[in-house]
Amino acid sequence: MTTIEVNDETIRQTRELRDEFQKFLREYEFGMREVETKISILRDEFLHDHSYNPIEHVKSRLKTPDSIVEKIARKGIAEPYFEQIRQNITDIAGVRVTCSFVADVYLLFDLLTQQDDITVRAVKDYIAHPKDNGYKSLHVIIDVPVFLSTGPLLVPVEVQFRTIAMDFWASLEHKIYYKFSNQVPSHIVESLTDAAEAASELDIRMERLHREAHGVPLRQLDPPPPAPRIVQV
Ligand code: 0O2
Repeated sequence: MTTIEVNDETIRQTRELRDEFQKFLREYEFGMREVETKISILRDEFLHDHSYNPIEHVKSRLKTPDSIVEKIARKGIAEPYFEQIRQNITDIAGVRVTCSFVADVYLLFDLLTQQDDITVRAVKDYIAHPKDNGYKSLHVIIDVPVFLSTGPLLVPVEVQFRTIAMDFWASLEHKIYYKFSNQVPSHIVESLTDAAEAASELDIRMERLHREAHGVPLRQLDPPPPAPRIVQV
C-alpha cells in the first residue's frame, strides 16, 4: 500500500488550489448572472411594450467540477491551468432559453448577440443543420464582461436557444441515453429521430396557428425564413 505524507505545506497548497478553483467558478457564475439579467430585461420589455412574451422559460447551470475534469480529459488538455481551461472549455456557464416559436429563437438570439458589450466566439446552428439524431437548437458562445473590484473580466457563456418542442425532445433523449448508459438500442434511436421530425412539424404547425389566431402582432414575428446563424458547425 502506498502512503502519502500529508504535511502542513501539502495542506496549504491544497487549500490554495481549492480557493483558486472556487474563485474561477465564481467568475462563471457572475457571467451567467449577467446573461440571465439581459434575457430577463428583454422578456420584461417585450411583455410591457408588445404585450407578448417570446420566452417560455430560462434555465442556467454551472458545470460541476467532475464534469469539468471529465471534459479536460476528453479534450486532451495537457496543461490544465485556469487560462487553458477558460480558452478550451467554453460551456462551464450555460444558459438555456426556451422560446415559444422558431422565429422567437432567432429574434432572441439577434437581440442578445447584437448588444454592444457582447462578443460572439462561435455559433452552432443545429436548427438550420440538425444533428444526425435529429437534435435541434441554436448554440452560441459569447464573451460577457463582468466588472470585478480588480477590473473587467470577459467570461465565456454558452447560450442555447430552442423551442418548447425541441426542449421536450432533447430532455427525453438525454434521459434515454442516461438510462441505457449511451448504448441505446437501434430501434429506439430510430424512434427518437422520427420523434425529432414530429417535433419540428409541431413547431411549424403551432407557429402557423399562433399567427392565424393573433394576426401578425410584431413585425419581427413574421420575417422571411430565418437565415441560418452559422459561424462554426
Ligand atoms: P450538459 O449537461 O447539457 O452541459 P464541446 O465539447 O462543447 O466543445 P460539443 O459537445 O460538440 O463541443 O458541443 P455542442 O454540440 O455545442 O453541444 C453541447 C451541448 O449541447 C451539450 O452539453 C448538450 O446540452 C447539448 N447537446 C448537443 N447535442 C445533443 C444531443 O444530441 N442531444 C441532447 N439531448 N443534447 C445535446 P453537454 O456537455 O453534453 O451536457
